[in-house]
Amino acid sequence: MALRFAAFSRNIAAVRFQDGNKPVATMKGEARMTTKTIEQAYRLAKERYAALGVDTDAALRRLAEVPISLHCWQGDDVGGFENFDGTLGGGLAATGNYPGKARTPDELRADAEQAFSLIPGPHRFNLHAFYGEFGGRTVDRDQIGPEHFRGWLDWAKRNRIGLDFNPTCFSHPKAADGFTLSHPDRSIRRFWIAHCIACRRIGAAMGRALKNPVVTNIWVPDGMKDTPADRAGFRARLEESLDEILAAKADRRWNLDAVEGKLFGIGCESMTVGSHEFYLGYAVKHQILLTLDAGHYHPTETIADKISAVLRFVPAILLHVSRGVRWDSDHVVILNDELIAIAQELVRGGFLDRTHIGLDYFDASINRIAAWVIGTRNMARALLYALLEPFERLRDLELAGDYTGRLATMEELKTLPFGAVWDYYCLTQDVPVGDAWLAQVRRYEADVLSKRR
Ligand code: RNT
Ligand code: ZN
Repeated sequence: MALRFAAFSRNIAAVRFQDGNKPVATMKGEARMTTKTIEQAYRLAKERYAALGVDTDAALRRLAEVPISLHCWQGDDVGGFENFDGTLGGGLAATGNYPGKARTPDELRADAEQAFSLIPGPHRFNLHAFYGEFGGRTVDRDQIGPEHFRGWLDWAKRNRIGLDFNPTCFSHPKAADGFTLSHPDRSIRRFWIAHCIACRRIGAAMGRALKNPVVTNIWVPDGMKDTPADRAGFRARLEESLDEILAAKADRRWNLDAVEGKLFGIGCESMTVGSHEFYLGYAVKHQILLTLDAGHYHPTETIADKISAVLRFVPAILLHVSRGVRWDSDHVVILNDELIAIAQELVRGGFLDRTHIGLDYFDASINRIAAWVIGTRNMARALLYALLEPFERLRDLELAGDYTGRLATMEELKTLPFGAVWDYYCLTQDVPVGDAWLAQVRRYEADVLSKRR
């Protein structure tokens, strides 16, 4: 059998699967799984989970309903498409110089479509304001409108995906000294307030057009390198600016406001004006979304633990799933304990419906499409892992005070045939199984990315 498939698959990446014997997950020169073997493995896995009272089919159905928002900025190292020089600032840093990054909206869209085709489940796309299409003109941030996002909107409609949005309060001369909404200069504050209002309206316009609400997430870099004298003053100004922004009308049905805090950034080590406490208070007071970015806390603090706490008091959350290595370095998301813990909290607490899952990382040292695919597939994988837990059983053990049983069960779960369920999910979602997606990315790199000079 193996021989037959080897011949078959020499140059095949991910073959579709009408025929049960066709290879579906093959790398160059290798013969691997067929639809049949994936289905067989799934059937065995299903039995194994059923013995624990877990319905794998139901888990897969649920997973297929959870969208993950891909962040546009992984595609071009947080560059944007503005016509004036805005070196990446605000403590954000994309390191690496892997060739082939997207230089135009069309290239970014094509790259994102590549990624979508390799990731199972429903997708969204998360835009930043400076990714508008300005037709070579200089349109300053306080002047942008829905017209600059028509290309994105049409594309989203064609691809049947939702959009999300962010004001861009960095990479701009008026943010060069590190302050925006909390700036001591009223005219600078006014500029950024106008920008954020414009963004909420763009969010609402896009949401209405897609009949799918857009989350508009405000993050500002404002902070101090060295010990501030008047923390309170900066925070008072930030609050005042946010109040002005929220006071502007933007249809609440189609635009959902979110605010994102942070512990520190490069260049603002001593104070971030919009800290976690600040925005937690603000979001609770105004009943808007709170954004939790996995890289924005003390190194041993995880956002997983915060989810059930903050959701007592805010209507919904936005996650920026990220991976900090020693600092908020925004490495590609991997399937580690932290990611699984986040997914477990969402599933165990029944919070999926109140959570908007977005990713936030940017690695310029590897193929950028692969970075999207790896991180997003991992997010989905973590959700599946969590959906396959016998939660009631674990809770009952806990309530009975049987922590021995709880720990023993949790550990045994780790080696259940989870991979077989994941493969089957990819198969049914019509995306490559296993690492077959990589061959497609490599081909796209050879055909498209390598020609961008
Ligand atoms: C910065 C925040 C913010 C940005 C994006 C580009 O620390 O995480 O979300 O990464 O807006
Ligand atoms: Zn973030």
